[in-house]
Amino acid sequence: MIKNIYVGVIMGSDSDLDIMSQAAKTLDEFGVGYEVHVISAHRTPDAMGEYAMAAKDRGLKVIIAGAGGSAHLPGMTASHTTLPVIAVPIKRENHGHEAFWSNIKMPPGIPLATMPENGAKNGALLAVEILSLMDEELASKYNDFRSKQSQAVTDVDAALQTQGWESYLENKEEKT
Ligand code: RP5
Repeated sequence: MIKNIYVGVIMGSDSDLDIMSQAAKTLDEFGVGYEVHVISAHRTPDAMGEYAMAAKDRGLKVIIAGAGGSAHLPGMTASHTTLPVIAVPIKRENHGHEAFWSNIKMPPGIPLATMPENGAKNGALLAVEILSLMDEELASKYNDFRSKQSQAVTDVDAALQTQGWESYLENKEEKT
């Protein structure tokens, strides 16, 4: 079965792929069709503009854009399209918080949904939430995901109450 491609997962460099692949994996879990591209705001500015301007006509509904350093890709992509754009600021150990600050400092008029640093999974989940507005089956899968996640926390608390925190911690450390 050929899936419709609804999400564009783009990043400024293949060095971002280890983080951005988490968005792809999450979209796979929900069965959402996506494409993955390396497009640089600085090194391929024309390609970035062309991609963003064509995205809506090509059928994309959401773009998830990851970049590190000065991280212009998410914001400039948002400037070239009226699709929702989700930013994933890429943070490395030798980086400061410049990508995050760059992404949250958008001027009024050009919205950009900025995730936590390296928050590619949340970026994909937000894309799923947006797509769920027009897809009941996807909405149901997403609700299941949220319910299971809540149940896991409830189960943890029940075990914590039964075992007491010291035994719980010992058991947890033995498992890891
Ligand atoms: C940004 O510069 C990219 O998004 C990447 O996070 C960073 C470094 O790129 P490379 O030098 O690893 O290609 O534009």
